[in-house]
Amino acid sequence: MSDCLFCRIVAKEIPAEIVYETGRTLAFRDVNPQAPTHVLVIPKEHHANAAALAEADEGLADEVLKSAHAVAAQEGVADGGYRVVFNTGLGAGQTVFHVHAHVLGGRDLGWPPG
Ligand code: D5M
Repeated sequence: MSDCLFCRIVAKEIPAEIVYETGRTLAFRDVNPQAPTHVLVIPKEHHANAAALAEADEGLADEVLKSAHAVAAQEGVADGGYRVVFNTGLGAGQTVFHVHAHVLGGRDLGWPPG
């Protein structure tokens, strides 16, 4: 059994509210939402962060990004504006070391981010 939380969600060992799926990606609602829409998009394959994913498999990085934008459209936040965020590394607040895009929308999003 993997000790990676998101690998365990992919394996259906831990429940998640899945909202979108492609052959190589999965999207599910964040357990601690920071906006009315807050979905995490991950590659099913384990990569620690966005940099590692981009280095290992450009095609998969592209599929994650496309899935993130498809989720925004499906959630109805594409027109109002939304944010796709990859926290990368401890200093940026990454807590789960399986790369994930946060898709945030449904409210005004301040800038700069905290
Ligand atoms: O974001 C990690 C995110 O993962 C954080 O927003 C909470 C979320 N999280 C943690 N556990 C779960 C489960 N089990 N389901 C859904 N969402 C979860 P980071 O950028 O690493 O700080």
